[in-house]
Amino acid sequence: MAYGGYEASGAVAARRHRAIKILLAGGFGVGKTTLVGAVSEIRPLRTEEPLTESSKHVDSTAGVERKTTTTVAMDFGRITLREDLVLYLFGTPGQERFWFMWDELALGALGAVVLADTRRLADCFPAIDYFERRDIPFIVALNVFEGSRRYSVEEVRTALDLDPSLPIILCDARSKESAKEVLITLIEHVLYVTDPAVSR
Ligand SMILES: Nc1nc2c(ncn2[C@@H]2O[C@H](COP(=O)(O)OP(=O)(O)OP(=O)(O)O)[C@@H](O)[C@H]2O)c(=O)[nH]1
Ligand SMILES: [Mg+2]
Repeated sequence: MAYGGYEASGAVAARRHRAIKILLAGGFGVGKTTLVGAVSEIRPLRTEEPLTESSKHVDSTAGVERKTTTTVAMDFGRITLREDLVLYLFGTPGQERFWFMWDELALGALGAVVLADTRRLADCFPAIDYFERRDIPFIVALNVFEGSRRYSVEEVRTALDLDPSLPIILCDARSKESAKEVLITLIEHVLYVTDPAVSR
């Protein structure tokens, strides 16, 4: 029956087209909104609000002095990795007072990227802790700001007390190619943790 045939092919098409939800977390001002903007193929949804004089006492802009806004709800972007593989990227707000949003954003997430700035490495502890506790696979991406001291991946691994199998990579949140590389590393890691027989 043609009608049935149409339905069947629709179901096959739905199975073939996979949508994956990825979270992007990390401390205040590490470059989450920048990364989503660099990699998204649609104009990213942003929820930026100006940083006020009074909030500057709470949110340290050390190292990102030119930062004038902060994310209050989330960033949202879309990336087609392959014809049949679409990735939805949700950037979480970095400031502690908006962390109540994370549980909603984390629902159904396949994995997460913890973005870190080596000048303020401790700021990514809460994100690491969050994903570890919930068994959500994650990788760490170090957003390299010019002029910041370079640390080796192994120094960062030791400082963050991370397992040797957990990928830590350097990135430039402003570069589309670099951001894509981060996402591909995460997908590979997710495949690896789901089935360690899959080589990286
Ligand atoms: N030099 C340099 N600046 C960057 C880089 N990534 C981000 N920035 C700048 O750093 C500032 C912070 O970036 P955002 O993308 O707003 O950071 P965020 O993590 O979304 O911040 P919150 O949502 O407020 O937590 C902005 O002024 C960016 O232009 C980078 O790789 N190098
Ligand atoms: Mg932001």
